[in-house]
Amino acid sequence: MIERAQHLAAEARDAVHGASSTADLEEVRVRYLGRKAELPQMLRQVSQLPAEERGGAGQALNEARRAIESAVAGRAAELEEAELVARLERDRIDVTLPGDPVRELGRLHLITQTRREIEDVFLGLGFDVAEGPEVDLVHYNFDALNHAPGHPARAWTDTFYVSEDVVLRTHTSPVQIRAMEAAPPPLYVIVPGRVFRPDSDATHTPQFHQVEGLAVDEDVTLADLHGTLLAFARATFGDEREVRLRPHFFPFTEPSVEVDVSCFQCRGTGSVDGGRCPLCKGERWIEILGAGMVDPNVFGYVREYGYDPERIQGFAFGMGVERIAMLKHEVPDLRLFYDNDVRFLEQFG
Ligand code: 2NM
Repeated sequence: MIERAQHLAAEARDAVHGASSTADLEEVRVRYLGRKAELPQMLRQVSQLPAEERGGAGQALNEARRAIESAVAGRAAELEEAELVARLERDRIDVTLPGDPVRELGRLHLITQTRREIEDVFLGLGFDVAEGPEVDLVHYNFDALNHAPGHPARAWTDTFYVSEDVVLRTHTSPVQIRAMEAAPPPLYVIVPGRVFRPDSDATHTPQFHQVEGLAVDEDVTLADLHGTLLAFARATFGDEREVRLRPHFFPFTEPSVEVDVSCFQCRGTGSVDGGRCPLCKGERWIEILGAGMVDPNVFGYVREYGYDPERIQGFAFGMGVERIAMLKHEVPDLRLFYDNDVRFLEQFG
């Protein structure tokens, strides 16, 4: 019986090593260790042997069984590893292949393209880009921006209130207050982002996008504002453009201005082919944004962060991304940006 056990163990080891797949190996395991296999049957008969033979036979049979089990386990690990490697090799997919049929690439939304173009101009002028919360405190959205307690923009008809002291930001200016709290002057920053006002008609959507800018330093003047916006207007609408500043009013700037670019359809002449220019309506100028010198009261709210209105000045400006995109690409209706009809979207980029 002992010799037979050793013989079976040797035979099984050869069979195990000859197995070329996990399925194959399982057959070998069943053949030598399965319920009806010879070795297990012999093990069951050990108890019927004469007492003096039981110990030796039991030990030899168990050794043979353990040797086969360990050979099977070792071979199983080898085969599983090899089969995994083979499967990975076979199933390898090149996700960079174009597909069949080849699908047309998508494109960035025109608002995203326009925002990035605006950002690129100001990055080139040395401004950083900052972002901040779309839901903000009334303190940042109005108080710190010099809006008087009864200012009409604060009314619930003009602002989405989340609670008495929390709003959906109506402009990105609150992020500029946060930028000043985060770093002392000099500060050159633009703030692109989504803003919210409860208007809805052909020229207003309750959600739109702004890029605002803020430059704070010693000796910053309205001439610097003019030069900065001239560079922006030329980069965006063409090298021949001029800009003009008209007096206006904003709560957070004094003086405040509205900024026009010379019409890029009639080249500032007011007429095209003998008729009135359809873009500027003969006005020769097109309004593109609002701006001004930051009111000292605004710096008063961030004085402890290094913004002493006696020592520094700043200019600020704000533009609507939708408006810039509409002018530049002759988009006739603001709502086209949000319908997301691909026949509109695919015309750009
Ligand atoms: C505009 C027009 C004029 C503006 C002011 C500020 C701040 F934070 F410095 F006070 N940020 N943006 C500003 C000034 C925005 O948008 C039409």
